[in-house]
Amino acid sequence: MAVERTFIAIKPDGVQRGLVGEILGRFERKGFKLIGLKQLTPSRALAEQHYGVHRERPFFNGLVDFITSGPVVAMVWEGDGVIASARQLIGATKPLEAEPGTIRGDLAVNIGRNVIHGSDGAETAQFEIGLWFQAAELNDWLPSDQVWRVEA
Ligand code: D4T
Repeated sequence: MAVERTFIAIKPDGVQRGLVGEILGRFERKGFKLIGLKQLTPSRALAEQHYGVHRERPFFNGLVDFITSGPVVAMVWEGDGVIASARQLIGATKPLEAEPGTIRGDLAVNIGRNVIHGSDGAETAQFEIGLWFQAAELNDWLPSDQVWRVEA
C-alpha cells in the first residue's frame, strides 16, 4: 500500500461544537501522521474553488455560505492508504446513513452540517492540499517510533 497524503477539514460546525480534539484524536489513534494543521475562516474564493465540482448543484450557495461562516481546521494527514481510510473513518456523506463508529455516524445528523471533509481520491487530494496549503506549511517529519513500524 502506497504512502499517500490527504486533505481533511473540520467544518465550522465541528469547530463550534468543540469536536476538534475528538476528531484529531481519531486520526492520531488510527496511526496516521499529521503533516499540516491550521485554523482559518475560508474566503469565498477558496470555498468556491474547493467545492467547484458542485457549482451547478442547488445546494452550492448554501454550502459556500456555511463553510465560510467561521473557522475551519484544515489538515494534511499522511500514511499508507490514508485517502480511502480517512473516508472510512469519516463515514457516509449523509450522517444518518453513516455507520456508528465513524465520525459522522457518531457525531452528526444533518447532511448540511456533517462536521468534516475528506478528499475523495488521489487527484482531489493533490488539488485540495495545494489549494489550502503552501508547500512551506507542510512538515515532512520522521516519527521516533518509525523503526518498529512495518511496511504494508
Ligand atoms: P465533503 O466534500 O464535504 O467531504 O462531503 P462528501 O465528499 O462526503 O460529499 P459530497 O462531495 O457529495 O458533498 C459535498 C458537501 O455538500 C453537502 N451536501 C451534499 C449538501 O448540503 N446537500 C446535498 O444534497 C449533498 C449531496 C455535504 C457535503
